Amino acid sequence: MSETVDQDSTRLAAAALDCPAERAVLKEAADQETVYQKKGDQELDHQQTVQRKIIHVDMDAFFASVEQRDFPEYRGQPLIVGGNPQHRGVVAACSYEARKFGIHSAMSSAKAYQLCPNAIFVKPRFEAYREASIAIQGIFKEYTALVEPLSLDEAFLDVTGSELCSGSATLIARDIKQKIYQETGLTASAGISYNKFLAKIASDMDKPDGLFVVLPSAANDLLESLAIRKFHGIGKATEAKMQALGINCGRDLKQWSKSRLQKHFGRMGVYYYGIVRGEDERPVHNNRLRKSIGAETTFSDDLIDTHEMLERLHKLAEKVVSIMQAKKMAAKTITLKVKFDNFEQVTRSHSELLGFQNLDTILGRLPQLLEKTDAGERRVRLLGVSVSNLFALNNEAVSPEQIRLI
Ligand code: DCP
Ligand code: MG
Repeated sequence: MSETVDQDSTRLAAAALDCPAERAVLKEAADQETVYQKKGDQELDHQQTVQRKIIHVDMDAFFASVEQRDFPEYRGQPLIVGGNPQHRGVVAACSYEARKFGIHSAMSSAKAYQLCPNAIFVKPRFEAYREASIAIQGIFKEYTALVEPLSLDEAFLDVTGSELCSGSATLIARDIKQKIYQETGLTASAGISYNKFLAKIASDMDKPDGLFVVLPSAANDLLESLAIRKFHGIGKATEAKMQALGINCGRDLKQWSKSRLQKHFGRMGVYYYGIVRGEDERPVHNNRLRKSIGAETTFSDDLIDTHEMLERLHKLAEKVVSIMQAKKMAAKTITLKVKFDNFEQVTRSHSELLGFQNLDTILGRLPQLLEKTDAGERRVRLLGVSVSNLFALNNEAVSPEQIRLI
């Protein structure tokens, strides 16, 4: 597979690349240049559909539940999986029995011990969690090819158009939960709605062992009464900033115009404006989609001047952007690759939550990324730019009212 992306004399090779070693590199000019795309075995264009049914599945107290499953003596007990309270450990997960004491993930284990001295503290067994994770991801794939895992214990599924369970997303979710329990002995909570944001909120509404549907007609009331910290994507710092501005729940947030939100929160303000209105067009994209697009150059003479490096990076970024735009894709992460004259290689990345598709965003970041390397002090043999966390741009607006979820 090859793809020509510019008119200059340099031949470009593009290869299906899950393994960089398989990359076809055409050596022609003095500088060797490679433009590559990582992709899976199939394009999934059909996700640009007009009716969506999204399920978000999240395991309950995941690490702690695996421990309680494997060690019956932990069942019914406040159990904490994480670091040692005597040292500077933190809580990775805690059972629902431990949560009654106010314990939660990311709290220091010492604090958790203070809150509940009788709690059982255990070290994580990652192999057991990975095994359970592989099992649940396998189950998801029995229901749809469009599965987007977010972490070991959660995933989005797009079941739009599925004929399983008479096409009911809610019945599919119930079926998935049952299957997870049968095969792993663990409970999961599922949220069902017409977009990712609402499905994620929904899976949290009825935990543990929950099943919660947000119908288009109910979304408005739910979002208006939702506390601001429950909005996925609003972290602690933003929550504090919003509270200082008098925004405590969705209803408060909704009073703000798009431009005013943008003024205070930049591009995220536009995102907040949309989500509080139940608008979220992000597609569910599985890992069979293209993983990254990149271009790199090995120089005939090593570079030492950072201005020259930035010029070369500019050209590489143009190539990457032209492919991205041709594929109607956007990316969330930009990565700079620098190989020094002794072949030591470093990468530096930056991510934008909302993604980008334009050249300026990449060019704006490259100087900072380059500064984070020894370029300028050491001789550089190769430079590369790549974008990853790709997603398809979907401009088709969907009317939530058209969608049947149950
Ligand atoms: N995890 C972690 N460190 C954190 C948060 C989570 O190591 N700060 C791990 C342990 C969790 C797992 O990831 O069991 C899943 O995270 P969740 O946020 O989904 O939390 P739980 O599954 O534990 O609980 P919940 O029932 O609220 O989903
Ligand atoms: Mg979980």
